[in-house]
Amino acid sequence: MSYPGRGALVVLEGCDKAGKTTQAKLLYENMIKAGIPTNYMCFPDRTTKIGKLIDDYLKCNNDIEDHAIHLLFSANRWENVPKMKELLHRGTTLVIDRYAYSGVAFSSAKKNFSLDWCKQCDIGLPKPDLVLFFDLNMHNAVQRPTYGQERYENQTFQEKVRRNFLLLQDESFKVIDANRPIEVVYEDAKNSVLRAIQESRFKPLQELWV
Ligand code: 2DT
Ligand code: MG
Repeated sequence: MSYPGRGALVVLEGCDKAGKTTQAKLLYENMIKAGIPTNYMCFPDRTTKIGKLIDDYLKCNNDIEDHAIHLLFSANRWENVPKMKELLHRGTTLVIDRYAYSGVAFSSAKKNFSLDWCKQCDIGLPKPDLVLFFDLNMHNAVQRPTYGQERYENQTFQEKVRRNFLLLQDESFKVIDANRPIEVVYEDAKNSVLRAIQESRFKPLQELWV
């Protein structure tokens, strides 16, 4: 099957344990099965040198000053931009588990960090064609396994993060009720992704927050 035009940039966002990774993998696997060229990526990309610093930070093996870690998360996206653009322009749709919205929502939940300051370093990244925001009740999130093992995984912080995500809503944002069964959430997500692929194929890739 040949796919003229570019691939879509699809981002999955949400608080911890909202089911993003499960949904991203389901989307990826089923789109491949359907013959749609697709790649799965995630941020932080813990495989690079910068990613390894971030991984240690999240596991509380190191301490990095709050502004500095924010910039490292952003640098970890920028270092992947050439690869992302190449894939998109070759017609591959990217399903990405977290992106700049997480960068801003998490850092700006810290004391003395404004949304505006946090956005600056991600301005100009490739703009997602679709942002699926998986919205889960905090009560349900804390019940899910392995909650509370990494930095930021506590309820008070996650509630601030959720509010910040909602402040970042733009025209590419779609809120998905993640309290429903996996298959129902998936149907909803899949339909939005297929629509985004159709609609963005012949549109130029845009820049984020410009
Ligand atoms: P995962 O549990 O999805 O691996 O995320 N984070 C993520 C930030 O603080 N800034 C960012 O720019 C990104 C992409 C969210 C690990 C944690 O890292 C946080 C949760
Ligand atoms: Mg996590």
